[in-house]
Amino acid sequence: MFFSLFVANLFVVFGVLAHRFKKWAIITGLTIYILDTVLWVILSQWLAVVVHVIAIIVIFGAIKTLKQIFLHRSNVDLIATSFDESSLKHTIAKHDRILVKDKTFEADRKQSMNKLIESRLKTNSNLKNILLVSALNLVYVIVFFVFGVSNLGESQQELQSRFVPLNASDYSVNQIDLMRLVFVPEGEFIMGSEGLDALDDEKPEQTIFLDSFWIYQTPVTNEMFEKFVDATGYITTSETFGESFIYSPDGKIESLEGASWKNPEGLQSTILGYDDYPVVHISWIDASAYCEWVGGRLPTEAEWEKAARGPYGHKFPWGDMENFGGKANYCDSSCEFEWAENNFNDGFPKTSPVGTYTSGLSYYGVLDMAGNVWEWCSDWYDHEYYQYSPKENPKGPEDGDYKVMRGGSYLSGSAFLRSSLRDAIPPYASTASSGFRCVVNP
Ligand SMILES: [Ca+2]
Ligand SMILES: [Ca+2]
Repeated sequence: MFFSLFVANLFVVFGVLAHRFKKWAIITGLTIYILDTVLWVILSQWLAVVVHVIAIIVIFGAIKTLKQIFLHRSNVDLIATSFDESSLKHTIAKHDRILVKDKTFEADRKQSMNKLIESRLKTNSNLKNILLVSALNLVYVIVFFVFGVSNLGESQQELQSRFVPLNASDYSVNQIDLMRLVFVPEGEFIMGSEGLDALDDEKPEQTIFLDSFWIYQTPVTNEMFEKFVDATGYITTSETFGESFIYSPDGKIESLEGASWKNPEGLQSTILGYDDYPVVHISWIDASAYCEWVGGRLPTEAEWEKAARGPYGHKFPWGDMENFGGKANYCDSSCEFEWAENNFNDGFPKTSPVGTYTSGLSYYGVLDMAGNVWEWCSDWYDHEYYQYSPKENPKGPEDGDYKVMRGGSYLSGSAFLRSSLRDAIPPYASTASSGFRCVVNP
């Protein structure tokens, strides 16, 4: 939609330029439009908007046009305007010098009148064009500001319409925990980021090939994990340690005695009524055990990132929009932490039922990739891994001290929700926001 509006704009601009301005204006205008597009695609949408506004002013010679209108008004009584000959005659009779399009005509009444009428008609049609283009551009800029879209013509709706409703062949169901599985076809995708907000460990941005895989549509829920525990008698690391980690509102991480997947806020708390919420206080060891139980494994870091952002390097599961409202559960105005973002209330101060934010659907139809709970990946973490990682099916370094976590949580500010952002904690550690999903062949 935005791209087509942009092209439409360009045509109208040409229409106006063709009989109005000089070569330099066309060259300047085009250069700015190209710069605008480049910024739009690779850098910041805000910069693009600023450049676009400058382009509007330069291309349409807004200042020049206003000046002309003003001069017309002061020299030729335009209150009488219109093309009413008698009023023009009257006007001309009152002025010895008439300024039309920057040219001064001696007041040879009859001759000037004809020229004036001719020129007024032309100015009027130019004005109409300029108003039309300005209106189009205004719409363009407003839509840009409201939706913050920089997908080069790929709106949220268009992104989703390719996948919703999903084809039956793109879905399957795991028969052990009944989780819905989403298919991610083999092929290349853009991994990592070199954007202005990218951290060092996300660099370099590179093209990675992955074999196809099936991934859970949402994180594993309390209900599912309970079935696993009932079936296997599994005891999680936090239960073994008798504690797990939570964040205090001032951002400090601290141990909470008795906290575990079934007592998320300490021994007095329960998960009763929270069946479809993501299970938390899960260590990498616990998550791996669960995925093994369902016949699968944790996703690799590369698989997780591809499932989250799609093949084209989008910043977030839903595209590049920085407007989070209703697309993810993050640290919003209902969140009690210092870094809460108070411009939106997503309705959940802590975790939310999995799949709540359907408009946060990813390219491949995966949910909850941004926010809600951090998700374990199978890889060990290495800050410099991308500098030597294989270009096909990377599986992480041979060993390390930390395992990768992805996607941010209900505790994260929006900056932590980017799909290429990497985090890591020790494999035996668990927190109030550590959850997971599996990769399983159906
Ligand atoms: Ca929230
Ligand atoms: Ca998540």
